[in-house]
Amino acid sequence: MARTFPDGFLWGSATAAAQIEGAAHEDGKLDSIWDAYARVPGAVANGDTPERAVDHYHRYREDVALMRDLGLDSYRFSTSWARVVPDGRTVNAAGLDFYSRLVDELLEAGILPWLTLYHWDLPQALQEQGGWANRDVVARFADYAEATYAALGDRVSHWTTFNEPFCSSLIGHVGGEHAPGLNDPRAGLAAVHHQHLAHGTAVSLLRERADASGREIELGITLNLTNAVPLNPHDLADVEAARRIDAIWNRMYLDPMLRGAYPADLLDDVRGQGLDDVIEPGDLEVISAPIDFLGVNHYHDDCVSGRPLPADHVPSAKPTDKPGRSPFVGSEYVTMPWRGLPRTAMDWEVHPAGLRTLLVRLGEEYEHLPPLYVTENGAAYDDEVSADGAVHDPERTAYIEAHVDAVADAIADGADVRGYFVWSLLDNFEWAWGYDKRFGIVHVDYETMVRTPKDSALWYARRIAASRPVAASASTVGGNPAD
Ligand code: PNW
Repeated sequence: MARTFPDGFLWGSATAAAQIEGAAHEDGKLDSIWDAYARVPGAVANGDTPERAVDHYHRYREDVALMRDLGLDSYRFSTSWARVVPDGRTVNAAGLDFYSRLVDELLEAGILPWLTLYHWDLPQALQEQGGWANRDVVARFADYAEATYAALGDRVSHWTTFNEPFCSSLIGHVGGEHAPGLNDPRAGLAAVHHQHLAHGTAVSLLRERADASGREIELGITLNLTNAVPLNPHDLADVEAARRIDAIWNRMYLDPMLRGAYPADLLDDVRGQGLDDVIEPGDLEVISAPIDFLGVNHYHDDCVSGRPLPADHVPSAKPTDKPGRSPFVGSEYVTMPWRGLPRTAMDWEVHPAGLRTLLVRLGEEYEHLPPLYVTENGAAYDDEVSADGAVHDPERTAYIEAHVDAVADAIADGADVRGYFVWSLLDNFEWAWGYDKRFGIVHVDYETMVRTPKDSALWYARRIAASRPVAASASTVGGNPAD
């Protein structure tokens, strides 16, 4: 029996501007840090770039029609800062107009637009002025948020400030695998704090604007959270390593926002690396502005150890597997061994129970936790279009089904989860992996740009239909939801 979900549970799918839009230099858009970084030899697999991506900029109508056919309640997308404010200071009306047309198309299809302001594509012009390491970026972000809200706030009710600040701060500035590709712990920790500040500043600003015009608005942030699991729970070195990863990956983000303070143990772990230097009086009050929801992105747990990797360790896509490039400031020695679970094409382990644990734990640990949405979850596998024209991806379907079930189990355990967004609607530009890793429930032929819903998309459509109390029996989309 398929598990049931509360009435009003939101079913969606997610994408990000730089990963799908293409049109990287059209209608006034200038380089984002990902356009620039992708041109650095060796930065992105196969020398791939976001220049064309999956051409969503020109095909958004077709893509919205796909979403409608799948029965999505909501679509989580991001606006590109480098399209809206290409030079970091001057608003580009043509850029905003694209998002305005996209939002209209979504509303016409009965799909709730769920907008993210920052999914990693800082204007390169601002990077050249120090980017996230320069406190001035906070004011620039507020201006960008305000311009976007002024253009779309009459039609978009759900606003997310940042997607996964952990990745764009520490993987981008310390691990170096994401733009801007630095290996500079001080810049990384400054980026963390300035993104926090930009988040809090934008939340207060948009709240003020919405209140002034009497609009209902939901404001939040999306974090990528993990369960840091000690390899050997009886080995104190592994337990300590897990505490450190939990501090720098989860609590460094959650605590300032939900408790108004950085965790004391985290401050000790990164002592002397510059975080204290960028915190100014009053910052934590700004950062802890109340939010209406917390988005949780979760793909896998992380098994951690305080000891060197075993000789037979198979390297994975984990940030710690590049020697000398750990993003974990102050805890660079921590390793992430493989516990023998099955893995996806990203080499990320498959362990759906982890999502249930994580969602339940958040409610137990944070007194002022707002409602949760799983804003990303999904899997990359090596898909191919088969002779019958279909894309058979049973592993992805099994992955999504097991995680959807884990969300239902978490709700049954008392977690307040209001929605689930599968990553991703379309195969797309998977950052440093280029077009090598396919996360879509819809296949994209990168030559012809033809979209083909994979079996997992058809399954997801049936699962959504079956979860609707009234539509369940009436729906004819695809028969038995438990297929
Ligand atoms: C997320 N990790 O990135 C992003 O929000 C998406 O844009 C991306 O395409 C998707 O997940 C799949 O990668 C992540 O190291 C990057 O654990 C790195 C990690 C997790 C998520």
